[in-house]
Amino acid sequence: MLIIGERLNGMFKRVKSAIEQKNKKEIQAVAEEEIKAGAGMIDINVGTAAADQEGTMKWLVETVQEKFPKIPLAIDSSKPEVVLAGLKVCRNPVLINSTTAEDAKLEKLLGFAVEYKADILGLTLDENGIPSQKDERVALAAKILMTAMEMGLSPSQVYIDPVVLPVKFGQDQCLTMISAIRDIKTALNDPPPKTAIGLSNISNGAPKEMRPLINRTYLVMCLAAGLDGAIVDPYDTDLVDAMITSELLLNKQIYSDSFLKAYRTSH
Ligand code: THG
Repeated sequence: MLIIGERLNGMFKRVKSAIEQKNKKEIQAVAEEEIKAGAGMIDINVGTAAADQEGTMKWLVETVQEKFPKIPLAIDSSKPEVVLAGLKVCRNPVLINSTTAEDAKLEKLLGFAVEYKADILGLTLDENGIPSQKDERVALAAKILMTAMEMGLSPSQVYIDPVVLPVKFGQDQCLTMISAIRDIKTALNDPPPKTAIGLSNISNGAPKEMRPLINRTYLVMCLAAGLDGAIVDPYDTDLVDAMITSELLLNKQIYSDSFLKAYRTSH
């Protein structure tokens, strides 16, 4: 599974103050820690800290790729102009995070993906919000994939995020999202698109000490349904261990008595 590190986000104090002080070393240290912990992609989100979101995104992308010229970057913003500011300077492999299934936004961001040879993540929501039914989520995934293919992207460049909602506020949705992942991987297209989620959303609002348990249990369930990637806290070693063990049990990694170590050595 692709681990997309979530720590380079302006909502964290450490990143927020590094942005304010234009402290490149600190930003590069966060990226380095995420990569060492197993991240195969770094999510970059300016958060709400900066007044100049476009300038901040540009600076963050330049700062990370200066030290890590090969690590794939996920440019994370709901604002197309902030995404574009990141894409313009990004030379690393890149994922647009994200578009929705709304017509105008979808066309605009798919246009960016074509122009900048980027992968793109589509959220299964549109002007009516996030559907509560599995079939409606899958229909929005189909719309995103079909439009992407019409514009010349391959299914392997498209990630679908079925939008994880907190268990505390909509318990029935946990299974709905898992069913959506399974359908998207098996009933949409061959080859299928990829799937990815923002995992920590599942435990939003739950007591702090319970969140890691909820996160890693849900990750294991999603992996069994075919999940390809997740935006997670890679510093959570129990979470990464659970992910590696899932890959073993799903027959994606050859068994050895030291399978955790073997995975970490090879990634
Ligand atoms: N899907 C996609 N992209 C996303 C999300 C998603 N990007 C943003 C978000 N969701 C994923 N990133 C994070 C980053 C950090 C945290 C959660 C999700 C997190 N927040 C702490 C909390 O909620 O308690 C607050 C941290 C702090 O303020 O110190 O851990 O779903 N495609």
